[in-house]
Parts: sequence; C-alpha cells; structure tokens
Amino acid sequence: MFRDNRDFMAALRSSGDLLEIEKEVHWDLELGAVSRLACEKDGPAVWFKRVADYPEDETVFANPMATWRRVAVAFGMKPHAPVKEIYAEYERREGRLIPPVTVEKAPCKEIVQRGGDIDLFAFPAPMLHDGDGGRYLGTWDLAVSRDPETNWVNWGMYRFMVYDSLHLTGFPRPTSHLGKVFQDHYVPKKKAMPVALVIGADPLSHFAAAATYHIGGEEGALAGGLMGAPLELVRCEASDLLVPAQCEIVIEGEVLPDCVALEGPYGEYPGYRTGEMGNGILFRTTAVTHRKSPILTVDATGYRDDSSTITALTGAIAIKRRLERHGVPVLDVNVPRDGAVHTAVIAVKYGGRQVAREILETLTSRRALLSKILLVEPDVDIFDLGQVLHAFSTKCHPVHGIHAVQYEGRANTLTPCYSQGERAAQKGATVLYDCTWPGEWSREWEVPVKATFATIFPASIRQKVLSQWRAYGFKE
Ligand SMILES: Cc1cc2nc3c(=O)[nH]c(=O)nc-3n(C[C@H](O)[C@H](O)[C@H](O)COP(=O)(O)O)c2cc1C
Ligand SMILES: [Mn+2]
Repeated sequence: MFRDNRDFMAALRSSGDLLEIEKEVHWDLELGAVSRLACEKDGPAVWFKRVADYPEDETVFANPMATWRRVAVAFGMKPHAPVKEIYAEYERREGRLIPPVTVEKAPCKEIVQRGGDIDLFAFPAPMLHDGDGGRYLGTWDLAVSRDPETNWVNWGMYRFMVYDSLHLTGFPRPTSHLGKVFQDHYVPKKKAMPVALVIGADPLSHFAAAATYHIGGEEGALAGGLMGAPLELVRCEASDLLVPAQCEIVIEGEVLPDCVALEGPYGEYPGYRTGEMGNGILFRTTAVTHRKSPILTVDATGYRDDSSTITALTGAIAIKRRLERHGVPVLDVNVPRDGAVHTAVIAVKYGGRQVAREILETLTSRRALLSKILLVEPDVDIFDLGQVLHAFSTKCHPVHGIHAVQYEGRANTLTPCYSQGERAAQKGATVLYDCTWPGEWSREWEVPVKATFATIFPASIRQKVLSQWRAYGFKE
C-alpha cells in the first residue's frame, strides 16, 4: 500500500494513469479546464509541473481517483479490475478497522510557518471553473476536527476557498459530520473549533475522508483498515489535532463560532453550478506546515470527478447495509458513476409495492442524497448498464411500476432539478422504478420468458454452442 501521495503517483505513472505536463499552465481556469476535460474523457490524472506565477517546485496534481483504474491502483489491485470486484474489495476491507499510531517526525513538517509568515496565496490554488467564487485550496482535502464532548475525531472532504491570505471559507453541509459537531458543540458555547486541513495525504486517507461513513466512526481507523496497516499521524503545531505525517500540506486553523463569510458558488459534483455566493464558515489560519516542493492535490469537481467513484462506491455499500438492517430482500447495490451519485440500481430477490415502499422509506428517512432508484431482479447484472436499461425499458410499468415519496428538510440541496425554493426548504422527492415482475403474476404462464442465450435455450444446446464457439470462427 502507498505510504504517501508520491508513491501513489509513481504507481499511476507505471500503470499509464498519470500525465505529466511540463508546459506552463495557468492556475486561472486553464488548469481547471485541462483537468475537467481529462475527467470527462476518462483520461489520466494530471501532474502540472509548471504553474504560471509560481516557482518551479510548486506543482499541482489533479483528480487522483476519478477513474476506476486509479481506484484499483490505490487499493493495490490490478488497474483493469472490474468495478464489481472493486466494490467487493471495499466491502471486505471496510469492516476491518486499524487505529492510527502517533509519530514524532514527519515530512509534512519540513517547512513550518506561523504568524506573519503565513500567506495562503503562496500555494497555486486554482480558479477551477469560470464563475467560482474564488480560488479553491481545499478540494482533495481531509478536514480533521474533534467533538469536544466525546473526543470523537472526524475526517471529511469538504471544499475550502481562499478568502484572503489568512482565511478560508468553507461549505460543510449541515448534515456533514463537521457541520453537525460545529453547530451542536462549538457554536452554542461560542468556542472556536480547531480544524486541520490536510492536503495530499496517501490516497486511501482521502478516500476514507470522502467515504459515506457512520456518525461516531473514525475515518482514520477506516483508512488504516483499507490500507491493512496503521496510519502514522503527527501532532499539529497550533493545536493537539493529529494529521497524516506523510501528507504534502497542512493548513491549521480554527473555525470561528460567531462569524460567517462569503463562499462559493462552485461547479459542484452533480456537474452544475446551482447556487449563488452564500454564507459559509470562516476558517482563520494559525499555522501552515508543508513538505519541501509541496504537491498541491486537487479535484476538478464535476461530471466524472473523484466523487463519481468514491462517493458512489461507498454510498452503494452504505445503502446495502441499511436495507439489510431493515429486512429488505436486497442482494446488491450499484451507484453508477455517470449518475452523479443521484441514481442507485438495487438488485432484490423480489420487488412489488411493499418492497418499493420499504426501500423509499429507509433511504429517505434521514438525509436523502439520491433521488432515483431502479429496482431489478437477480437476472440483471447491475454493473452492466445496458442490462439495467433493458430491464427498465421492458419491465417497469409506466403507471404501476413507479413509486415516489416527497419530503422536506432533508433533501439534497445540490440536486440540479430542484427549484431555488425547493433547495432553500430542502424539499425534494425520490422516485423508484420497479423493474421487477409483479409478485402476483404466475411464473408459469404470466411472466414473459426472457429470450436471451442464457435463459431460453436448453443447457445441452448452450454447452454445445459455447464449446464450439471458436470452431464456428468467432474470435472472442
Ligand atoms: C471532491 C469532493 C468535495 C466535497 N466537498 C464537500 C463539501 O464542500 N461539503 C460537504 O458537505 N461535502 C462535500 N463532499 C462530500 C463529503 O466528503 C462526504 O459526504 C463525506 O462523507 C463527508 O464526511 P462526513 O460524513 O464525516 O461529514 C465532497 C466530496 C468530494 C469527493
Ligand atoms: Mn465522518
């Protein structure tokens, strides 16, 4: 497993999943546009070696895990591992927790700046999309914070924009763990919340920070479990928070309990800029530490970015676990990459009105990030979207097969199809397309017979055809 981001980049170089651009690229939109197009084309991660206005040793690495190949490399799997296997591997490792250890010396302390030395503009934070509210220093980050009552340490990936040379503004959603701990335990007491913003740690630490993980769970132990070895953490300079020792950059600071500052808008993960500039949290920097020649790591957020793999995969496994706990006959869940974490395909033993209602209720009773669910039977390979579309088109009844639920106060405020009014009230809906045969239909004479190779021919014919396939002259 990779101890740091640099080892991971070397592995991506070997597998052909890293492009190094020696030509000078501008931090103002050009870098964002190159990274964005690379994502949309399913291209490699990009290492920008020369950024305009910045010294040669300040470089930018974009979109570490925005393709399944790069996720597979990060997991130590073969780059071409099928998505289904990556899902299974995560599911296996997620249950194993390995708490981190503390070390004294760390590469991320090679340079230490406090007080008047601090200048957030010293890093080549990119203006990623036209119309963004500012330059984003925190995109592929990991924000460390602590619940003062229980000492629970949370890591989350939340965006942070450079406000001035000493301040960042951020947008952790109220439902995020950082947002919740801040609102519940710091704001009422008017206490500043210490936060350490980590950039460019090893890939699986960021994966864990972005993962859908339960409240009270420690992402540092999840990251150790995913890596199969304890992570090394080191103490901050200005607080007693702990950060991954091998990371590139740490921005230490505190979120002020009685201030808000303008943040955004931003080209967000669903692939749109939906909001306007709004009130965000205000982060005042207390110290900055970094490696020599720091590599600023970023996510050029949008269609097919790092959330299309990480949030989708971890969200799918979380959905599966929840449905299992609620007694739904779930077999497997896929949150397809191109669905911008808005659509889930769920395979069940059987569907029908009652199962549909149970699923809708279970998946919308708290925060409801997804809004479209396709329910299929086990004959469909949910990782083959061609098969899913076939089932949807042929089996979902346009009236009886559609179930919807509406809610208020917990909808996804970034869902582009909601109106501004709906977003303000966190009002939304989730629709379920039941692409399974009605339970009351007789399997013998009412359910249509699926007329594919695998389903409509006797076993003897199938075996004969398969064994002679090449003899007929087919290549594959
Ligand atoms: C690149 C990227 C940027 C993200 N930015 C934000 C953000 O600004 N605010 C937010 O609430 N969630 C954001 N997320 C989603 C969270 O990382 C995700 O919900 C994670 O589970 C949060 O951790 P938590 O459950 O500990 O709060 C982002 C995810 C990715 C991949
Ligand atoms: Mn968390």
